[in-house]
Amino acid sequence: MTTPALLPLSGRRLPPLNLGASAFPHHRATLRLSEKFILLLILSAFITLCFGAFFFLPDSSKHKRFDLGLEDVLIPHVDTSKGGKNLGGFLIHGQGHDEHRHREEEERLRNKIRADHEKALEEAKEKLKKSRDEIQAEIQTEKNKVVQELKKKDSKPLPPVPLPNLIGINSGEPADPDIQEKRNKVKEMMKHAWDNYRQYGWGHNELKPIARKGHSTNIFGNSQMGATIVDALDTLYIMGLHDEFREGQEWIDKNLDFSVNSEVSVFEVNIRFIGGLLAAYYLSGQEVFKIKAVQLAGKLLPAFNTPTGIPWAMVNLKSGVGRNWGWASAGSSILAEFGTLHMEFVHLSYLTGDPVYYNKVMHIRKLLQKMDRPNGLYPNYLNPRTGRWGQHHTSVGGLGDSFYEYLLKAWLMSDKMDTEARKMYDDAIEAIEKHLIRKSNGGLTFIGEWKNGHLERKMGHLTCFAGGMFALGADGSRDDKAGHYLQLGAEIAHTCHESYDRTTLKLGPEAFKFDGGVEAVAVRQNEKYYILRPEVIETYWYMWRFTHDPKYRQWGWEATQAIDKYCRVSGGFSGVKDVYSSSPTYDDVQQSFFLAETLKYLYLLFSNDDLLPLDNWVFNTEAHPLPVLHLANTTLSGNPAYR
Ligand code: DMJ
Repeated sequence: MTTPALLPLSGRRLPPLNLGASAFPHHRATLRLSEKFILLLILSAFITLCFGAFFFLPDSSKHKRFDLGLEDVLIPHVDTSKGGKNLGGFLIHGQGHDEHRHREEEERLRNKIRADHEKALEEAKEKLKKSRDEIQAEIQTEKNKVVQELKKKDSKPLPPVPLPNLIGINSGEPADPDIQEKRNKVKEMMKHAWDNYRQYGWGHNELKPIARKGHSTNIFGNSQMGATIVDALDTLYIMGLHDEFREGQEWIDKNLDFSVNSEVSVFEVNIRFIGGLLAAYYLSGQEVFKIKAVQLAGKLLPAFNTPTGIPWAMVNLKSGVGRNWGWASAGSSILAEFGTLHMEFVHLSYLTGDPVYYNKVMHIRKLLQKMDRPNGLYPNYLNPRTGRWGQHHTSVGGLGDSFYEYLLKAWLMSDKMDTEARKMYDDAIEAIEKHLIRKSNGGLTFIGEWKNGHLERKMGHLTCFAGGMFALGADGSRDDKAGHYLQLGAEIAHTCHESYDRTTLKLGPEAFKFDGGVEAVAVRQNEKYYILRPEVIETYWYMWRFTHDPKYRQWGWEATQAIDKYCRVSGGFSGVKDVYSSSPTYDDVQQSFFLAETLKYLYLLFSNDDLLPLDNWVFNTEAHPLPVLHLANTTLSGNPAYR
């Protein structure tokens, strides 16, 4: 059976092997030790250099003084009466009486250099007498000083911008007592997830609810960045859990630090951290979230330093060095990763007035627009060095999904001004419908995966988000096919519901097939798990908003009950390894997206539509609501749609 460490972790992508620092427990200690030697090495190199300079000092009796430009600067003396020339405030000396003074001056200089060297040697000797721990403590103190300095510099207030219309952040109370009760149940589940994380995993990225301790994966690098806190903030806010929200804010204010030697996923950090911080800022108006989002975005920018401007999948937050996942085809970056930055980056430019973020994502778009697409489909892999596609695999699930989502949402978020994005979305969806969407023998509509000219009749849990996307994009669709796309959304919602309904636990598997008499059922053992993912519930919620068909609330309630029954443990919520087994085992991970997305979509499903109305808010792929920007009066370079 697949171990939890190898499960697809989150993100719409394949699981990277866990080669992060956690796989090498001695890594950090080794680094610290080597820092000591690097320090000593630098020190001795410096001393050698200075001694070298000292012995090679020119003999002043044979050379004129201006051989050492530095000395002229050292003697800003103006004495034109002795035949010297005053050039721009510094004196070029003549001969005779002055030469004696020059020799004295040089002697003084030599003595000073000698004294400095002796002092440096003494200090080095002192250092060597110190214990390893003392040296480490000194290095740490120096580091802390630098971090504090950087913090002071980075925390400057940003220029104020007019806030967009923030409608519907405190509403949504349903009148129907039955729906009210369901909504309260979801809120109680959020409390349970948060309180246990608070108690056992605070500051860690995620929680192990059975072991009752912190958990992390390599997408977050090797530091404790409190991913669950940042991801959960806006859900806490809309549920009215204000004390918990404040606790989270305080932790972020005091502890969330991005000056860490840690290699993170650009995509995951963008959707969870930047998206989460921006949403928390818009909902609460607290500056700290905006400042942190901008600091973090600055750390991601070096990832774009590739020959094509297509960012690396990972970047080291400290060094800015980027690279791609080892498992990706031919060193490629992933479509769903570099194609899922647009919403957050446009907001960053809006809030800072700095077009750098906007330009980065528009550059990606322009590059993609120019490329040939096999059958009109976007392959999942693109090499950031050559600008060429990798393997011709296309997916609306893992590796591809949120790229399409962000084309549509870029258009919606721009108040429908960004027609270029809408056109790219329409073109892509037409090709997907033609090549990837089929009906099974039993009449279920599914979205398969395209692999080198062949359709794999398998659909992932991740792909189920597409039902909601089709419904969201129905209005404004090409040739006015709104009815068609709403219907397509309903069919996908139905298929995904079937994938839940055909299991023992009434929870959906990671992937299910439509082949050889199998319909919406997982076949391989390593595809039978459920890790608290949101996509099916996300689609129920969009379908509910657009149709108000009560079956979507009913299906959402079925899922709520199943999660509460089979995933709830006393220390939080856990994923399960086999949804077809009546005695499931746990994977012991409470994913941060469970609080950010799954519980938020359920809460919205049992709320009135005036909570975060879709005319005013667009949800990023991690369910963080960002306001629609009426950019007509805002100047951003690049796209005429924004001018
Ligand atoms: C979330 O992190 C986001 O929804 C992402 O786009 C895809 N996968 C996970 C949840 O399954």
